Amino acid sequence: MKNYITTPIYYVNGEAHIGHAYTTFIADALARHSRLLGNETYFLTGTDEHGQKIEESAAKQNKPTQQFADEISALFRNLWDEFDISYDQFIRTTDEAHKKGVQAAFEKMVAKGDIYKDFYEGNYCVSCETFFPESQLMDGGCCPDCGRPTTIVKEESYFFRLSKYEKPLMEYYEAHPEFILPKSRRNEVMSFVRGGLNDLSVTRTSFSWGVHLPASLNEPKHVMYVWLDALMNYVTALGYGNDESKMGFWPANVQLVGKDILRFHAIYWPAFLMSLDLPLPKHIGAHGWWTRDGEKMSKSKGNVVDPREVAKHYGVENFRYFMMREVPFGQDGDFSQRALIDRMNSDLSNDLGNLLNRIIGMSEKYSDFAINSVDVEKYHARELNDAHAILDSLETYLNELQIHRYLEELWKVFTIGNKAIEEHAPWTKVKEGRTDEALATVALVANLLAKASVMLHAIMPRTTATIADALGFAINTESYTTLIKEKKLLAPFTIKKIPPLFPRVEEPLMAEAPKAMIEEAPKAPEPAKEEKKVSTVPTEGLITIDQFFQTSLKVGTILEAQEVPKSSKLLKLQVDLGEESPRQVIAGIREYYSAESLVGTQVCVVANLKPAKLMGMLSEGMLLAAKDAEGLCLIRPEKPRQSGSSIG
Ligand code: ME8
Repeated sequence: MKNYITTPIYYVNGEAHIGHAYTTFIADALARHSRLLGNETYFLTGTDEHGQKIEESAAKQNKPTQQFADEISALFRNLWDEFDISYDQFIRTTDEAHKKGVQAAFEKMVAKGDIYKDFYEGNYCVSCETFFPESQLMDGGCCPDCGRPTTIVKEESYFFRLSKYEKPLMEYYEAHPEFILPKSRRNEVMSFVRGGLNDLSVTRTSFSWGVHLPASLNEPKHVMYVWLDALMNYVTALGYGNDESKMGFWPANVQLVGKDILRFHAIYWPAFLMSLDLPLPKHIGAHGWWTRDGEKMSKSKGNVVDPREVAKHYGVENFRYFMMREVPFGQDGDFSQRALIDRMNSDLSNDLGNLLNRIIGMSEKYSDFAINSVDVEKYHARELNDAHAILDSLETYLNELQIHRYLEELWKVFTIGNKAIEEHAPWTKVKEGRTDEALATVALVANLLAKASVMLHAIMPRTTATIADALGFAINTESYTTLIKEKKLLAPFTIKKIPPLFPRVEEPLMAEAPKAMIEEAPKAPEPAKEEKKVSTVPTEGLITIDQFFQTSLKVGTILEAQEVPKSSKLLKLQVDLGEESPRQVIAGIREYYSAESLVGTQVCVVANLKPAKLMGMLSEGMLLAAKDAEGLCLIRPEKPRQSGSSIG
């Protein structure tokens, strides 16, 4: 069987974070398991490098766009290599073959009558590379997805007849209830389509960093809309529009995406494929969103979890296990060191690691490390049957992308092993001279560990390879067949005495996300009301307008920002308040904002506070911020104002 698995291609406007790592880990696990089963497997990942957002990010760094894309794309690829991600191809949308493939697809859509030329005017969010109808915009014309301001774009554009595919899409969703996973997300997509699909603008003339239209159209001004370009990667990687060499892998079995980009993959992408007369993927799997310590991660808050850091401190495979076990696929999850440590200590160290240590210890004492399965069926048929029943049920969970459930069930095999040791207490049997029975229990556990390791291999490839090596076998399609499919037992072997694989972790190993020092913004008092309406403002503690103006509030521009050494909370800022020299402000906001994200931005400053010393440093002002359960955000002028402008 051919099995094609894809991740989204990641934007090269920033480095990888744990959201990217999560999708990639799942895809890698699916690909590894598929290979273990003996399927012909092709696993694709890569980078999405075109569009205005990338062009602007490169310009900000004063770099040629291609060089900028090369650098960030390499960071992704290196990270996946460090993490042992078993991709078969790493595609880049700046690859010549990809560009040719996209042009071929465009030509085919034109020939099909699915593309026409018109004008587009709308609110465009550069960050999301998406147009939004007026009705969906938030206050102030901001993007409903990321909250950034949108801009009005009017330009000549080619359109894709998405509206034509409304009915075929609905019919497809109806006929293929397993197309969108988890199934709970299917309704969301269906009601969106039911609400009506507008034709999609698929070219731009306002920037040039993109795939050009096919020469046959003679439209040098136009470049492709980045989502058309990006989505096509899934087939251009297989040679679409070029040599078609690997098109046998199409349709994909599983295309993994985050829930935020499900619409593109469950609506636009299938419509494009229908236009190209290509079959649709079997499953689009949409995973949830990761937060950190309960808060949304963002660069501006400075609380993005760096996957490399986590892997460095906790080990990449423990990290992989945690992410896939902790959160039901499709639901949002929270990353915290505590949760990771708890999983490592309880599941990996207590359940799995201990089991291995115990049989190494017992076989050393009772049989000079020799393990023989000869009597396992005789004394432990029940345990073996129970374990086989669990192992047989596992693949369904994987096919439905319920990886957390897969692992939860798999862990029951270790529970059977640990229980068998407690119940049969081999040490007592040895004392009673029933050594055969004692050794049968040890061999039972060795077999359970071996079988479970085969099924855990896709999630923790290196660790399970080490366990298998200690148990005298190698994990591959052959051992999968004998140990899992044919339910055979291990041939006699000598167990290797290896050091414990999962030492317990007591304290967090990475620097914790610091807590903010500014707890709450000073509250502006309600203005006195003249109408008849009775004020509901508490009468105690009110101040007059004059008292309010005793506080000098000013707009400041942050010129410099640095982390304060030895403090996890503080940032040292140089803030221009329109005075002769900038003020130094020490602010407890490092948990929420990285130093570099603040430079050049504006803030509101309490300008007439008595200077104070924090960690020995002078602080000459205080920033206004608001905090709630979602975290802290700085209060900023809606539009840029001159430094020093007074607020009130
Ligand atoms: O969207 N938790 O690229 P991207 C979980 N180039 N997943 C997260 C996440 C989080 N906090 N933040 C982001 C793109 N992701 C396009 C894709 S495919 C033809 C084009 C996930 O780099 C997000 O949901 O912004 C998405 O699946 C992936 O990271 C890529 O995001």
